[in-house]
Amino acid sequence: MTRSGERIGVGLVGHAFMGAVHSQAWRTVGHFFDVPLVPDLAVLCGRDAARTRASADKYGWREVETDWRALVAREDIGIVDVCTPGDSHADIAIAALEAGKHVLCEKPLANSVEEAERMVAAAERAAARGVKAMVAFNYRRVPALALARKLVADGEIGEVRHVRAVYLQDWLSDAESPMTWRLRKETAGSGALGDLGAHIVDAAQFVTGGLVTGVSALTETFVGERPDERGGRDRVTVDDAALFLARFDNGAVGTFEATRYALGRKNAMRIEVNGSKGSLAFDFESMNELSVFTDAGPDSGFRRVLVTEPGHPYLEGWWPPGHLLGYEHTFTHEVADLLSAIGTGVDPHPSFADGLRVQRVLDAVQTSAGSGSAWTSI
Ligand code: SOE
Repeated sequence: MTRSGERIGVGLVGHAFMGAVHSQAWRTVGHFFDVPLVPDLAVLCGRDAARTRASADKYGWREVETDWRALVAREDIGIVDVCTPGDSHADIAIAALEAGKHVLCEKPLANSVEEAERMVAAAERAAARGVKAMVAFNYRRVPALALARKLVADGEIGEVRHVRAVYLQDWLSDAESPMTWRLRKETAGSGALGDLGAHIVDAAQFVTGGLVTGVSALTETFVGERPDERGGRDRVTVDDAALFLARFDNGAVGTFEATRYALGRKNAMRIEVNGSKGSLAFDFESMNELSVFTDAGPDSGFRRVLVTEPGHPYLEGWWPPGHLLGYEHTFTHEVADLLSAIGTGVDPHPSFADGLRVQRVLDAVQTSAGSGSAWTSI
């Protein structure tokens, strides 16, 4: 890839956790990756002018807007990055695509299948004009998971039989921890399912190359109401945990679990894949490692591969072997891939269509859970 030095204006909507992490990615990518377009951190958008200005100063954005419609209309913006709660993804992303802006949209793509379908239709219309759209499943950009996908695709573990994926956090274990938008169906769409389950569905499909075709699920809400922002109490309207069995189109079977009540587990996004010739295992809390089992001899066992060699995915941009990467780097890789796709004209992954496929799985999980775990095809 050659760097043309051409700049592209970025407008980021949202400045909480995801906004901060995306800011870091846009700020660093041009310094570590040979990208064909250099991002210009032009505009940060948020509803509260003073808070948005403070975030812009902290994270390195030049200007602020308080209305995303004004952002989307600006001539100096080439990419719109959507880091808002799910209830505004469809409106912002569709308007941006229609205005000819490339779009990066946080996960899950939308709060419903219907919204995600409209977003895919807008992305298809925009693609005909060379405009790119990508959904931000950042764990695809963990070098160890990108390596796992390559090993599966190269046939190193044979035919995939089992997928075992969990995403465990514990930040809701305290029943008195306050309400957030993440606990309201109207803003988040679903709870642990959409927030965490979406990641492991995407990761499972990414690593194995298979698609989930049906599920049997249950969901649970352990704490029904919590202190709200006004000193009262408010009802939690999403799931706290979601568990499901799944079948894949390649014959594999899978189990998935997403929860925010796994005390002691901070960000344990884990996936194990067992094939006819070997197995792979990954845990985000040790994200620089991939456990690989490919030799069934008498003294065999899982090998711990430290995924920090220059030949490993994404490592060319970073430090010498053994000098570890972290959470933020996955977002730098994500924007590097998007900038390359824009610069070279290829379609980025995961596409909005990939996001819709995940959305259909989430929807099937809710349908199944609502009907006593009945098998629900996708
Ligand atoms: C909160 O549970 C959260 O920030 C998710 O929304 C992110 O997608 C995940 O990467 C980390 O945890």
